[in-house]
Amino acid sequence: MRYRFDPAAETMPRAQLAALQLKRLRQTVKNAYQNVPLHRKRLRKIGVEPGDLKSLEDLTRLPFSVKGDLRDHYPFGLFARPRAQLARLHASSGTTGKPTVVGYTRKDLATWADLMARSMACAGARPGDVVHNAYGYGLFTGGLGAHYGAERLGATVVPMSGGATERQIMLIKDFGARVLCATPSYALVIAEVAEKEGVDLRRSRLKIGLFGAEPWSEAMRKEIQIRLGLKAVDLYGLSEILGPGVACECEEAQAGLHGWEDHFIFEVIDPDSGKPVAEGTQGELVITTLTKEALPMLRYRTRDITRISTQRCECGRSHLRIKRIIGRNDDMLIIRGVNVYPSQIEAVLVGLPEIAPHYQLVIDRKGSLDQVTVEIEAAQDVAPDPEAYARIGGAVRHQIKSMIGISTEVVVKKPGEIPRSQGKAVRVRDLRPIVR
Ligand code: DLL
Repeated sequence: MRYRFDPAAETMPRAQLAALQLKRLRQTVKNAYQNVPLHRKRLRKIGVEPGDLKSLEDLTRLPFSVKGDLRDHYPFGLFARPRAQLARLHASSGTTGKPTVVGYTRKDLATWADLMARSMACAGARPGDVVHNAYGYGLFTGGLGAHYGAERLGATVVPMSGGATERQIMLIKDFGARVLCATPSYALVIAEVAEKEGVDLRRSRLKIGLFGAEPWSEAMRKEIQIRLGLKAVDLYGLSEILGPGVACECEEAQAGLHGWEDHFIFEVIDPDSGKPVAEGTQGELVITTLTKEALPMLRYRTRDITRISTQRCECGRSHLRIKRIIGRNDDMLIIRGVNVYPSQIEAVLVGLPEIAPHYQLVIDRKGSLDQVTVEIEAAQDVAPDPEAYARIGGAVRHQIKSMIGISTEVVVKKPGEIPRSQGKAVRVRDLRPIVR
C-alpha cells in the first residue's frame, strides 16, 4: 500500500467522519461564541446558542462570514485568543488598504503542519525526500506553510522562496530535489529558464510538484508535467481558513482535491441566493473550520468557484473531493452576457501551436460593454515578422470564439514580453473605470 501520513484519519468511514465533524463543530461554535464578539452578536441575533446544534444540517442555519469581517475587525478583532497566546501572524496583501490578518496558536501551527504533511504525502511526497520550496516566505502563507509541512513529513526542506530562478535550477539539480513546491505559473518559469540554459530538468530527480495558490487549468498541468518531467498535483488553501493544506489532490487519481473533512466542513452555495446547491453543481465554496483555536471561521465564503463530489476515490481516501477551482467570483468576466473565468481562456491557450503558455487578459469597457484583449506570446521558434504574428493572432482569436463563444482582441507579443511571476501570476489587467 502507498504511504499515508495519517492513514486512520484519511480513510475514516464517512459516518464516523460526520460524527467527528458534529462534535468538533459544537466546540468551534462554542469557541467563536464565547471568545469573538462578532460571532456572538450574529449567533444571538438568530437566537442560536452553542448547545443548540443537534445535527450537521443545523450548520446551514448559521450566518456566513466574509472577507470584509476580517478587514472590519483589523487587525486582531476576530481572534478567539488573546494576542499573547498567538505564536504567529500571517497577512495577505490585498490590492487596496489594510491587509487581511490571520493568527495561529502553537496548537494551530501544529495542526497546520500536520495537514500540510498529510497533503504532501497525498501528492506523493515521502519522508526522506528533498523538498524544494519556491513558495514565497514571509507574510504569505505559502512559504512557511509548505516548509513546516515538509519538516513534519520528515523531508529535507530547501527554503528557497521565489525568484533567482537560475539559482533555483542549480539547487534543484545539485540537491536532488524530488518534490517542487511553487505556484504553477512560477513552475513554468523555472521550466522556461532551465530550457534556455540547456538544463534538462526532466532528467533531474524531480518527481512531484505541489502547485497551487492560483487558478490553473488541465492544459497547464499537462504543459508543466511534460516540461518538468514530474507529476503536477493541485494544492489548495487560503489564509483565512489555514493557508496551504486545506485540500490536496492524490497522486493516484489527480482528479480533484481531497478536502480534509476532519478539520473543515465544506459546502457549495449559490453565490446569489446563498442557498446550498446539490452535490456536483458549481457554486461558491464555503468552509467552516473545526479545529482552529485562534481564528475559528463559521461558514466562510471563499468566493472560489468549484464543485464537490463525495464519490469514493480510487486512492481509498474517504474525504470528499473539491474539483479544480475555476476562479474567484470577483474574477468572473461578463463578456457580452457570457460568463468567463480567466482559467477557461487559459485552457484554450495553453498547448496551442506557435505560442508560449504565458498570457495576460486586459479588460476594458467600450460604452456599456466589457471587452477583453488577450495578450499572448509567440513561441521562441516563430519568425518575428508581422505576417506570422497576424496569422497566429487570428488563429487564437478563432479558437477562443469557437471554444468559449466570446469575441476577443488578440495581441501577439515577442518571446519574453509577457511579465513572468515568482508567485501568484497577474492574469488580468483591469482598465475599466471604477464605479463607486
Ligand atoms: O494562496 C495559500 C496557498 C499557498 C495555497 C500555497 C496553495 C499553495 P491566499 O494567499 O490567502 O492563500 O490566497 C487564497 O488563492 O481563495 C484561491 O482563490 C486561490 N487559490 C489557492 N489555491 C488554489 C488552487 C494561499 N489550487 C486564494 N487553485 C484562494 C485555484 C487557488 N486557486
